[in-house]
Formats: sequence, structure tokens, C-alpha cells
Amino acid sequence: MTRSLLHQLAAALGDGAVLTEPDDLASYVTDWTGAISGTTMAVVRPADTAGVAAAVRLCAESGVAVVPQGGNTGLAGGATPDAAYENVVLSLSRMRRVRDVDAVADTITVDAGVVLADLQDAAHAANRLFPLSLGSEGSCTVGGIVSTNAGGTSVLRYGMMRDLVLGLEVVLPDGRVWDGLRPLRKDNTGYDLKQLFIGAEGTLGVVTAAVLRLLPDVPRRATALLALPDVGCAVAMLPLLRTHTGGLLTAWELINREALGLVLTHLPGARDPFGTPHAWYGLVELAGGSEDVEGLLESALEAAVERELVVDAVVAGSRTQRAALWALREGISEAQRIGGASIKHDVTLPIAELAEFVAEIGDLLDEVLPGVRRVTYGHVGDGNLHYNLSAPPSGDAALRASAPDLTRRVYDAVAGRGGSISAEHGLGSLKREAAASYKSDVEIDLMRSVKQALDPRGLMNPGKVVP
Ligand code: 2HG
Ligand code: ZN
Repeated sequence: MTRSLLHQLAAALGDGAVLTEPDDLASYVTDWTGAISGTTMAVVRPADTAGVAAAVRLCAESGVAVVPQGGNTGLAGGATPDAAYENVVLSLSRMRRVRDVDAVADTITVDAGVVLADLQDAAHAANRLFPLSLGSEGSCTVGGIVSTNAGGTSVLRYGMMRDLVLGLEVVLPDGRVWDGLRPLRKDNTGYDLKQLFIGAEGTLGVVTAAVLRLLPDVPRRATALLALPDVGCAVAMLPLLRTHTGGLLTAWELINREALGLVLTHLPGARDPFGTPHAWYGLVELAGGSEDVEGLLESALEAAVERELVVDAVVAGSRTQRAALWALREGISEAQRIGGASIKHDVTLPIAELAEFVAEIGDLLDEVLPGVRRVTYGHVGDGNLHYNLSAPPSGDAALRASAPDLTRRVYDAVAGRGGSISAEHGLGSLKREAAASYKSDVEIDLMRSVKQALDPRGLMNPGKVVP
């Protein structure tokens, strides 16, 4: 049966579009962190939507699961095949066409395999902005960022991916194509079906193309790294920055010393811009068209220093300096990966709860694993912390052994304060079971009903998302 499916896939898509050699499969069956791994019978790489539809239909006829995959940069195992299910990985990586840029409607229509950085470039080439920005933008793809409802560092101003999607084209679990590729800003004709597929992590269908919003370009940027006494000051900075910057605040990111220390230790060329270490740092960026972003940032910083929210500041004086500051922030994931075993907690809390959460949770974790290193950073403007942990001097094995207990304490504290166990990375396979403990019975029931309605045979990315 396997052999006949592989023959049919090769006949439909072309021999070169079906990979089965173990060496060819390796990079598709392990996630970016290297911690989540599975197996698959084949990777198929269709060139267009018709090819995706054919592949999905053939798999459905054979009762074989489909695992959609984009740039494979996800952090919750959502695109990694689960060894428990006979499956085919469906890579969208060959579908890289920018189908249309519409200057009047202010939209761009792209294939699912278009890399985010290429999408940003295509927008710039039309003097427009596609604002979503994140560390993996050089490899993550449109299908992936739609399917995970990706966030990143400019959500504060522009929202999550969901806020930027106008229409989708989706291959359904039975191989039919839903053409919802409409650029309409207004369309009140019943259920907004595209919302089901955004953030569904490929469990309801395969996103093959999207119509996305474009925005006015904001070429002027003012960026600074601030030294902060504590998380409370970072939170108090938010209204101050908003008040002083007239809607131009694009990023307000938090970094603790442990996180910066990892970057300084592991990433070549990284340099501490301050003379002495500080407990916390904030990376602020304003972006504008013709506005005096530098002047606005300066006045905000003066007010912040006066209120003793900021103890020191380094303002980027050039593009290179700006890039160097952002590299310190965006290099944290990579530095933590190089630095040994770690546990990710991509949590979100009501912003007013952030400081107390951080103050409380440290001691609770020390009870489980004394000295566990708290690599705390994230999108403080969105209430989203990457409350990650790295091994204490006792080593990686101790961290791994304590991981379930540590994670439970983090999630319990987050839930107790009205937060969520996944802010932007999704549930994937990593947090699917945990979600069952933190979602209400009604929510779980609704999720299962939606899954059952769209994918009654459970062949679309099984073992992911739905508790
Ligand atoms: C970030 O904000 C990403 O840098 C990755 O969401 C976070 O690796 C992580 O835990
Ligand atoms: Zn993040």
C-alpha cells in the first residue's frame, strides 16, 4: 500500500517531487530545536496548488496522514511528523510565487512557500510595508506564519498574522480546494472561514496561498537599548512610551541579563553596549514616515529617566548600530540552543500581572531545581514572555528530569493570573496535552467539534493542537 501510494504521488507530482531516501528526509523530520523528532514515509514537494490537492487526495484515499510543513522553524513541533501515525510530510517550499501586488487595494497575494523576508522585500519594492517581523524571517514561510498565527517583534503596533490576512486558499483534508483568496476588507457573509485555518497549525487543511494587507512604509527608525531596574519599570514604560510617541511605537522588548549573557557568550561579534551588567534591558523602536522619530524617542527617554524607570540607555546612531542592537535580541533563541538543554515557555499574561509573576515564579522553580537559569525575554508590550529555562551547573540531565515539574509550575502560575500557555508559538505536539489541563471543557469540546467537522478521519496533521 505504501509503495503504491508513493508511485501514485510520483506519477501525479513528478519523481523529483517525492523524497524517500533517509538522508533527504532527515531535515524534515526534526524540528529547529533538534528536540522534537519523528518519522515519515516520504516528503512530497508539489509545485502548485493543484499538486497539493492531488497529494492530499491520494493520501486521503490511502488513509495516510499529511503533515504540512513550511520553513520548519516552528517551536512547538507543529510541523514535525509524529512517529505514531503513518504519514507523508507535505512541504510547501517549492511554492514561492508572488502572485500579485495591488497598489490600489493595498494587498499582496503570495504562495504559501514564500519566505517572510522575500515578502517584506516585495512590499518594499512597491513602497509599502509588510510589517510582521521575527527572528526566523529569513526561513519561515507564509503558510507557516498563517498556520501558527505568528507574532514577533512588531505585534504591538501591527497585530499578529491574523490581523494581516484578508483571504486564503486552502486544500481541505479530502483534497478539495477552498478558494477564499478574496482581497475584501468587508465580507459579512456568515462564518469567517479563513479564521479557522489561521493558527490551526495545519490540522484542518493546507494553506496554499494568502492575500495579505500592505501598509504605509515607515523607513525612519529610532532604536535604543535601555537598562531597567526591574520588570515593573518595563511595564510602567509602556504607557509612557505610548504617550510620548504618538502611535509610532513599534517594538517594546524585554531581555534579562541571563538572556543577554547567553548571546554575549555564544554568538560571535556580540558585544555588551553598556559598561556594566544590568538586571533587565528593554529594546524600544519607533518607526515613522516623515515624523521626527529620533526627537520623540529622546523626549520619551528623558521622561523615563526622570521617573527613574530607566538607568542607562544606548541609542542607535546608524543602521549598523540598530542592527547590532536587534542582533542581541534576536540572537537569544540561537544562543540558548547553543548553550545546552533548555525548556521553552511561551506564555502571555495580562500586562499588569507580569512583574508579580516574574517575582513569584523564580522561588517556586528553585524549589524544584536549585539554580535553574531563567532566560526571560520577550514581547513585553504584548504581555508575552519567553520564560525559558536553561540548565543550572548541575547539568542538562537534571534540567530534563525536572522539566515536567518546572513547566507545570510555570503554567499553573500563568493560568492562576489569567494568562495563556502559548502566546505565539502554538500548541503543536509539545503543548497539546498541557492545553487539555488549561482550557475549559467547553473550549476543548468546541475544538474537537471543529476538527471532526473538517477532518472527520483525523488525517490532517494528527497528534497536534487538538487536546
Ligand atoms: C522570539 O521572540 C521567538 O525570539 C523565539 O519567539 C522564542 O526561542 C524562543 O523561545
Ligand atoms: Zn517571540
